[in-house]
Amino acid sequence: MTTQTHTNHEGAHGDHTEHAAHAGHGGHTAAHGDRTQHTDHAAHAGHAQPAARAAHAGHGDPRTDHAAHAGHAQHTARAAHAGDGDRAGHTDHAAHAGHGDHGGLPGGLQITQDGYTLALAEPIIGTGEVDFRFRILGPDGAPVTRYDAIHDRDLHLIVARRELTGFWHVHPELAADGTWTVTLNLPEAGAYRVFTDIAPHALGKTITLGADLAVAGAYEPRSAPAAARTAVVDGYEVTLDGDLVPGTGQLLTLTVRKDGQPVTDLQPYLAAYGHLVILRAGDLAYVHVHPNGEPGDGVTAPGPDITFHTAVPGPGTYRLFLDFQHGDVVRTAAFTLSTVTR
Ligand SMILES: [Cu+2]
Repeated sequence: MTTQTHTNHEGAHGDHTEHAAHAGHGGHTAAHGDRTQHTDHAAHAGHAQPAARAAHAGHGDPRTDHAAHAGHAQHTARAAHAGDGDRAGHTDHAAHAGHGDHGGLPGGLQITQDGYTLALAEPIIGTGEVDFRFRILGPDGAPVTRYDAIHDRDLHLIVARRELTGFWHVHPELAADGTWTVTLNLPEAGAYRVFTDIAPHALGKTITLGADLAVAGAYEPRSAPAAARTAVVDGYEVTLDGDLVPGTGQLLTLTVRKDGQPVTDLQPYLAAYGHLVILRAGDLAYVHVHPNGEPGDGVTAPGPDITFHTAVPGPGTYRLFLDFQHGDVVRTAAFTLSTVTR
């Protein structure tokens, strides 16, 4: 059994935000108990810029090819990597920057894509505990009920404040009629964005749909958190090494310490030692990446370092949210980083 506490890391508004937000997630928490099995990393969301996709054909440049795979084939893609001896420790996990076929747009910017539409039951909700409901409508307009799992789940719901000062990653339940439901407990009024990572079975690939969500009430807009390479959450200090360079895949290393000591027994969370969601300030372009190497592959250590090959869809300032699990608790460390040019 795993509990999930997503913690906010913006000193000024403190970690009350996400702690409060998860208080009501009993069903979600229970649902996390069984996620030990490895699944189709290749199917996860995240979308690269065209330059990275172009690199896919050659596999030659280790900087970019991870970012380049349009890994929609799930296990097939993983199998194809087994023989790539020249990149030990690199699996296609890092490949999620590479879903190639939405015309070059980053993920999460569209409410409808490839014929699939994210339909919120209520695009305006209140603060506090709310049963948040939505459906994914298929090309025929009917709710989708068949999905291929992505990292042990048929759907991942990410909720973020537009100012990037809050982040939640939860797993709704699917009813037979195609309605997804999850208890949200957003503590403050404001402008939010929701993202769904899904692979509708009939579509055969992963897409990320995004929709605006308003939480009613008075609120004061805040600036995005200042740039920082260190995040502290629940006594864990996580540092971020590496740069974001538009147009090329880059290696990011996140290092987890607790009480000054490296953490070397991270636990798999949704089949990886870390999940990194990257959102661009200003439009919330969405990238979801997974580490190089996976639990149980014989070469990937369970910390303190978690490495990601990451491609961002252009210049800008990004907020990076790392979910990691230790001591049976999932925590989120968040960083702000602007791109650099080389
Ligand atoms: Cu998820």
